[in-house]
Amino acid sequence: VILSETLNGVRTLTMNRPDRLNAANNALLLELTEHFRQADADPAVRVVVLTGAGRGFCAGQDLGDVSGAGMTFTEHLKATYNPLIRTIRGLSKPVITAVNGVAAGAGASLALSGDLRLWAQSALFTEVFSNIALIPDSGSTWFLPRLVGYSKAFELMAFAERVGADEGLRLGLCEHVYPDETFRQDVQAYAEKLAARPANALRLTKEALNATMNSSLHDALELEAILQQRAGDHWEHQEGVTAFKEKRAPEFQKA
Ligand code: LHQ
Repeated sequence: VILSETLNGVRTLTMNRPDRLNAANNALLLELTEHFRQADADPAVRVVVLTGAGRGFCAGQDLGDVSGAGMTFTEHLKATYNPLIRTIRGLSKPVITAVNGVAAGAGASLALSGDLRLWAQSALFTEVFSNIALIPDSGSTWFLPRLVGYSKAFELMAFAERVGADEGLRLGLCEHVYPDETFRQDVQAYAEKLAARPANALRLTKEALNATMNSSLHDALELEAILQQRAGDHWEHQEGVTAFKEKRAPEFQKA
């Protein structure tokens, strides 16, 4: 159910259940996780692209095949979706999610899980979970508010709104939108440019970024308190306050 090909340092993994809009069953999720792990270990791979076959990216959980082996939802998530999302985010190489069509439910979470997100013009993003009275899973509650803010995230989740490419770009759900006709070539060209960047530096950059993303409110407040002192001790702060009191523009460009 996963197609894999490598070209010029770019490994493209394609979810391949097109008649189901690549809805995820256990086989797809476990295979995909294994493919990501292999890509991470393979020195020939510098960038990984995740995309879907046919007109869909991924329609989320296959509703005809929920929790295959009699697992509870909790067990199911912990055994399949959660390791996949952790593997993608923890990969030592950049991951591009190339959203070629509809990304719904856990498919929307997958679309968000990439380090970089490229959408085709006909991409459609929907946190569809509330339509079946579930909560967003597979990382959506973590990814989405960080991209669009708490309230917009809640609105998209509460109404299962469908976000097209233009709005997705405006909201910051993707970095670029490309025409459907040239999407695969455009994604490959972008991925090859990324593959030419310094791999070790990008690995460390990912590590650093992920650490800040993971910091708690408590840690963020502690750090703010330290950095605010450095800002406050600087002459710029004094100049700003003085200028405010003197009702003039501050001059920050002194020697
Ligand atoms: C599907 C699916 C699908 C099966 C389209 N399954 N066949 C985690 C753990 C535990 C429990 C549950 O959930 C989770 C995580 C989740 O992801 S929950 C969310 C599950 N996903 C959904 O609820 C999405 C359901 N699908 C839709 O809302 C629509 O199909 C979307 C918006 C994705 C696309 O709409 P259209 O472009 O109008 O396509 P369509 O509805 O006509 O679908 C095409 C075919 O794909 C159709 O089959 P058919 O035999 O009639 O051609 C659909 O039944 C099938 N399909 N999604 N998730």
